[in-house]
Amino acid sequence: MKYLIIFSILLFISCKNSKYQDQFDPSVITKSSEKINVNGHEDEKTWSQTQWRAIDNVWLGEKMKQGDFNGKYKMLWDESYIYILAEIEDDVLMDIHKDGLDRYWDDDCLEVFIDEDNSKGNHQYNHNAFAYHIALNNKSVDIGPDSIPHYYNHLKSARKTTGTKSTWELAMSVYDNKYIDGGDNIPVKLHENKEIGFMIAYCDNDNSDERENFIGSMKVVGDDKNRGWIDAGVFGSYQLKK
Ligand SMILES: [Ca+2]
Ligand SMILES: [Ca+2]
Ligand SMILES: [Ca+2]
Ligand SMILES: [Ca+2]
Repeated sequence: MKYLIIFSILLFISCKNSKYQDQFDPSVITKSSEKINVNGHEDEKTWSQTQWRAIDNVWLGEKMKQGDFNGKYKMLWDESYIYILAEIEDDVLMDIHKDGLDRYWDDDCLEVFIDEDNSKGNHQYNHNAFAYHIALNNKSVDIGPDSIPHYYNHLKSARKTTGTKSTWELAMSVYDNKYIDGGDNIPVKLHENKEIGFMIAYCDNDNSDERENFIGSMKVVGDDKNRGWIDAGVFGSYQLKK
């Protein structure tokens, strides 16, 4: 009888744990339960209640050595923003191009991809989707419809670095495909059950002319894995939930 009771308790605990793990649906972004202060610190309770996701698909470059790169991220939303907290471990932070619009992908940068209506399809020289390269100075760049890189002020970004670990905290305004460069654009209001296309990546360069690795959150099939800056079809599909 004693063993039966112990067995029942263990069964109850294991069911409870697996139930907890099953509650995390990777296709769902949950709503922030408080106001986020974009300061590069995970100092909000709502972040501590949010699950980490991996940045672990090597899209470009050789197999990485231990300590070269590790990345993970979390996401939340409210009516105005998609929030991203990314924790990046990178052994050498490098920014060698003084002009932020020149070969920005060959400096260390975080890259955030957003397709407002999850329509998928080509976005290379249009605003069907955006691919923001966020530099170490927190400025973000994407290629415009004129096929030239521009700064886009769509993200509030803060980075805090201690040793080799950087925490990036972002609040991203979301614009639809009617966005006009230089125009009077209003970000979309986000709501429950809205679907978006999204992924995140890191360009890692430590000591080379060109970036050494490009590592992303999505598994991209086929030989050409550097598709995100052209094709929103490789983004992940997510739904905003309470
Ligand atoms: Ca914060
Ligand atoms: Ca590195
Ligand atoms: Ca779109
Ligand atoms: Ca680096």
